[in-house]
Amino acid sequence: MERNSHEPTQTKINKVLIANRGEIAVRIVRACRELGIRTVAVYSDADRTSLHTRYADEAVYIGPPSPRESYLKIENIIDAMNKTGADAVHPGYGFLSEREAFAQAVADAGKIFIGPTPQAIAIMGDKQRARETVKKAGVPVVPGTEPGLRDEEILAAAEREVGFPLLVKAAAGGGGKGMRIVRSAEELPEALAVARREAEAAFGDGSVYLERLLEGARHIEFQILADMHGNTVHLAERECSIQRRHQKLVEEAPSPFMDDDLRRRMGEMCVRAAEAVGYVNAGTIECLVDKDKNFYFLEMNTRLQVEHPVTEIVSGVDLVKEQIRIARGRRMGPTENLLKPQGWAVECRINAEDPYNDFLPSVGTISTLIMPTGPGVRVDSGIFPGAEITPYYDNMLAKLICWGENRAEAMLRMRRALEEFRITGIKHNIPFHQNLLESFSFLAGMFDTRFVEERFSMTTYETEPKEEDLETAAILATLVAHRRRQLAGQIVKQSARDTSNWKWVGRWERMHR
Ligand code: MV4
Repeated sequence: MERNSHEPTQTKINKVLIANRGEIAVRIVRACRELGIRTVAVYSDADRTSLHTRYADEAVYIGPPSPRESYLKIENIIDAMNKTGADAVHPGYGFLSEREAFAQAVADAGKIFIGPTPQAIAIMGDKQRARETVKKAGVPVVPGTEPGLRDEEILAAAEREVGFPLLVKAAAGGGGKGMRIVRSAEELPEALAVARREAEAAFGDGSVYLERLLEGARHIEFQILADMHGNTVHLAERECSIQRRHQKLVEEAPSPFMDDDLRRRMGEMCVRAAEAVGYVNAGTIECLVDKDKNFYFLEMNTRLQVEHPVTEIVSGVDLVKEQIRIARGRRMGPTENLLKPQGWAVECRINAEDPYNDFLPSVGTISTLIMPTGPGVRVDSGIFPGAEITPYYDNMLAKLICWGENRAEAMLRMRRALEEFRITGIKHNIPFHQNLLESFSFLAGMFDTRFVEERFSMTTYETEPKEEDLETAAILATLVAHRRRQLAGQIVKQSARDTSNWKWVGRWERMHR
């Protein structure tokens, strides 16, 4: 595809409407404030007193709590822009952020969409079309099926080219939605039929494709920035393997799995994938990396991501400001790929959910709130004492981001910040994060996407490496052997949690000598 499908024209942006709510709406208002741009919030009945509603310069009511009747209603957003004279809209993440029809409606109204073109959103939104497009540009993809095959052809390709086990994926899915594992040829016809029906019901599009299942791979994503002047760069990677049911819980930058050469090669691949659709603005390429460091393009998210702050910290780039700058037709700040992240950043998503009860969502009123501060700590949140947590929207309360000179310092600082955090009135997952930060495997960087669901427990502390890690962690071999001798088989009970960080400090110092 052509690189500059639209002419770079310098456009004034004096007022931005934020078509979102919660912490990300507040985050975007902050960037606008610093740039001297006026802001318009939109709010539903459930958000009359929310932080974003009060923090923006103006606020427009857009309907009932149900997202379908407010935050997802394109006409309501466009009306609010016209009424307030906003010349641009930032969609945040979720809601309308990856809807081609919204980006198009904004353009049709003569306004600026702070994000990619409707065309780029459309191509990347069809996960199979995205695969084909980047593959043609020389980007490695997991072996899978081509578009437009009949069922007999799909079955034949499964045996010949894809192999088992495989995944049936919905073209209109993404983010793990509409995915199912098939372990043998016998199961495939039935699985295909079910997947089609489910995709049709969920997305109004029954197209599905097959991909070989890569088991035990890591989920690593690259931050992309591209301007209208033909510059496309990456700002290195984020490690996102700590997730549960496709909900990320912890992200970090860089990835403990990365090395300079792999970053250079993966980064090049990701820039090429973005260029293949003439991508402009901020985007994220999701990749799988197997234990032998083979990497594959999975999909591209054409929006700002929840976990963008960890990249901001190690790159020194304010991604929201860059998005606005790019949307104005200016050259973006970063001109080179970030080949060397500065220090380390980790983010814990603080959610209103009970980690002791299968992560059951919790609703209610926040009665007390003490947020951590101090050196190396950032909290992005939309909550305050008295805030109501309703069942209408996602249950993320805050993002706690800590940084350090190295991974060890970032992690120990996170332990400190989690201890400072106090939220009462609702259940939250801070105990999950505290438990995770006691896990030997997590602290040693030995984990993949199965970690939380298959190997993590809220009732025991894993202070000793698991047998299967011993092969994969050559770098830790000496340390591991030492620990095994020390702790043979011992599991520390919750009540006996050791709050001293000295053992970890010493261990990391030995490792990095
Ligand atoms: C995969 C995969 C293994 N093999 N594709 C889940 C999110 C969506 N972006 C794609 N996902 C996966 N695709 C192949 N061919 C494993 C996953 C996957 C996963 C990916 C990233 C983070 C967490 C995950 C958890 C389970 C499965």
